[in-house]
Amino acid sequence: MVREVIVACVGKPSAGKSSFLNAGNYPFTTIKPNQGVSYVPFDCPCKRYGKEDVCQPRYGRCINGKRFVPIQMLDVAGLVPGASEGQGLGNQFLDDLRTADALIHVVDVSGTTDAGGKETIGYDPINDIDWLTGEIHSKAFSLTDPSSWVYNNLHKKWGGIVRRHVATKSSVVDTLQVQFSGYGATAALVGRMMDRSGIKTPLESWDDETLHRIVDHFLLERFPTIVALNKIDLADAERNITKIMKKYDQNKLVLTSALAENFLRKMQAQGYLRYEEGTDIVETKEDLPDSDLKPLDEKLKNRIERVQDLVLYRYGSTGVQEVLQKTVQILGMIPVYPVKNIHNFTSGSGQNKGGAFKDCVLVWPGTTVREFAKMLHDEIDKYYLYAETVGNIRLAEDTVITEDCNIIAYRTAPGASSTNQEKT
Ligand SMILES: Nc1nc2c(ncn2[C@@H]2O[C@H](COP(=O)(O)OP(=O)(O)OP(=O)(O)O)[C@@H](O)[C@H]2O)c(=O)[nH]1
Ligand SMILES: [Mg+2]
Repeated sequence: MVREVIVACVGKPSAGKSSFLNAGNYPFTTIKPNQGVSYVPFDCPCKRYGKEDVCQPRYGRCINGKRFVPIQMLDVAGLVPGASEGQGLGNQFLDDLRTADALIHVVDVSGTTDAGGKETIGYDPINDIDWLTGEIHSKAFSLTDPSSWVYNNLHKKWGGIVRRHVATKSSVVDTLQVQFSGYGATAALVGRMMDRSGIKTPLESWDDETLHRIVDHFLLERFPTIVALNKIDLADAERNITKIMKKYDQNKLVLTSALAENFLRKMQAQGYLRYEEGTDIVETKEDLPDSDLKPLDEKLKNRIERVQDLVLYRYGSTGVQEVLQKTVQILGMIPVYPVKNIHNFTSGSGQNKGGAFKDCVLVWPGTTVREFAKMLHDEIDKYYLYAETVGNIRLAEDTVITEDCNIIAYRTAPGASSTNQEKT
């Protein structure tokens, strides 16, 4: 529950993974060479409560009621088809994958790079979309490949697993959860996977085909994936997009141009334009003559116009923020705003005073009010009195946090050292 969410960018070489991460990465912070932070936009409650002027995020930022909340991102080394048959890269890929909660599959939709990431023309990106799922399944979960995760842990031991399952009269979920726990499966996840699979036959009668189906459903639950169809600014993209849109679930596809996003942000940082991220709004000195924006020379002006024509006006935005939003959505993460003062939404006394909605924490679906207290601070848990939300409405300890009650103030008993004793 306490664990922070990690999203991994995967895809073949030169698909645009690193560009995509840089684009979502403002201000830039790198934790490890392949690990960084991106910022996901949410509607900040400061807008609803007229507190935009005093909204003061401790991390990330809030612009006109759009709150950018940090999430951990992994840049997974480009995987070349077949390369994972040798050890090296494939194992690194699996290690990275193991820590990820969701995947962003960056696909070069322009067809200008081949399966290995080399320059070409007319390559069909549908190959890449199918390939990645196949790659994860066959390399990580193959029931016949001795180097895969599941082969070692499931297939080989299956006889023993079945005997124990029958002897201990365990539930299917319990038995499978033990087997899948090494891949980060909780009982809830295994429960969802069984519901999704529709498999009702008793575990002791499952054959290889059933096991394959189980693994398929496990993958879908374990690695929710959003596909970023990247490089939409290039010529052949449009044709491929139409084809792909017909074939796959559109809710999991987002059109992106990481290059355009990086360009616009760079131009903004250098003072040439104002760019409202996630939208098609770009303003230059021509639009805002009284501003302190720098004037554009002909070359820059043309480049900006091209980005507008090829990306912003055609598709509505560069798509980079939408990918992050969708990824957080499929995970069901909920932004929670812990405050000390439920009336002015500040974090209480001392030098921290003043700013509203300082903290925003993304929690997993199903997190209760009391569990969140424990996540915030041991002291709040230890000296817990009660929790309340806007309007001094008390929240029971076992209330599951939703977006309707995500501004929470905790009251603690005297004895808690520094924490929430403020009277309201
Ligand atoms: N036209 C265009 N080019 C892009 C876009 N995104 C990335 N690129 C270019 O594609 C090339 C590869 O981008 P990277 O971000 O390095 O790709 P990667 O997936 O990280 O590649 P590896 O690290 O080799 O696996 C670079 O030259 C980028 O500038 C885009 O949206 N449009
Ligand atoms: Mg890269």
